[in-house]
Amino acid sequence: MTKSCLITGITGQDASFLSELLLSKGYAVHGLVRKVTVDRLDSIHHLLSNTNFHLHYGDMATENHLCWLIHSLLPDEIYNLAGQSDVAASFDIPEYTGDVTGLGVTRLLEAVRLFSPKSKVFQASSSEMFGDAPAPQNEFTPLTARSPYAASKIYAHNMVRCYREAYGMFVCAGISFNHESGRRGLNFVTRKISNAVAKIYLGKQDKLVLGNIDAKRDWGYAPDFVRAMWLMMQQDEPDDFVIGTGETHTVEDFLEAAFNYVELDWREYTTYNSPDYTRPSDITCLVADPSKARRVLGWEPRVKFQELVEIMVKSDLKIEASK
Ligand code: G4F
Repeated sequence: MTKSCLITGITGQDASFLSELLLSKGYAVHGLVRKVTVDRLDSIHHLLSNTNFHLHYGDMATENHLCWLIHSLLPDEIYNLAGQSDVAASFDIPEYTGDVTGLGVTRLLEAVRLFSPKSKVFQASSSEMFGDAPAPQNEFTPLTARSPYAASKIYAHNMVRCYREAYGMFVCAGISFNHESGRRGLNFVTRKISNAVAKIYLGKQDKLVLGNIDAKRDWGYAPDFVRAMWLMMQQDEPDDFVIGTGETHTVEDFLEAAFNYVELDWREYTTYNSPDYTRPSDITCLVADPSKARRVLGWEPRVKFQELVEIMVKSDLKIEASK
């Protein structure tokens, strides 16, 4: 029988890769799209003609519509990838971030509890929740917010546990470390760098301005991460898993690798520590201990740091050269 799923945040990087994966497995894919983002469908444009791919207007900020949609679709699986996911922006719009990234999850879980309690739910939790906890971080690492975004994600993560334990619902969380691709938004540092490298190489940009380049992140490839999300939903029991590569690199390492790809020296083109891109508080070092995902899900990242950088720069060179 054809399985159906609902993916919130359908216009984002992860949703586009997850949709491709689930369509290839024969799912009917329903995506929730906010009215304001319906004109920005670049990442899923290639899926719009697929007869198994359906878009529905909706918003994590309104309960009624979520209830109606879940009641009418009764999806087998629901992947919550919606939310305000820009950590820096969450300092400027903390209330909005809390509303959609935090409370939005409660609205979704209530809608599922009331109208489709057999649906399995995946929540996109974040390594940002670990704050400055000692590395490597795993499922037992204490959660300490260093941004309004992290505080919202921790609230949502706790609600996942509440609904699982109180109502016996299948709700699982993937605590994903940073994951990137050529479809990443330009507001995130990796894509900002890969895009700038392409533009500088092609003579369309002179300078790249960044904030803190000492920060260390565990950067993986987004298609690997959506595979882990799907695997979590195929388990008999719901559980939480850390998803990451287990390697960490500084922003400077990313800069150097990206500029090296086009044989340029990053120091000639980059200024950093700009107050415009420096956060009131930042996380120093994130690195995953993904041993539980490896053991239970049989999950391994296929793409590591150097290949990821090359994929992203190549993608931006192609995009910018064709403009
Ligand atoms: O690329 P970023 O904005 O990613 P960040 O803050 O780690 O968050 C991403 O990963 C989280 C998982 O851990 C997700 F939950 C979250 O939704 C998002 O996907 O910044 C990475 C690092 C930071 O330390 C930041 O201060 O890069 C530093 N940075 C330096 N200059 C910059 C810049 N970040 C951005 N976005 N822009 C800069 O110019």
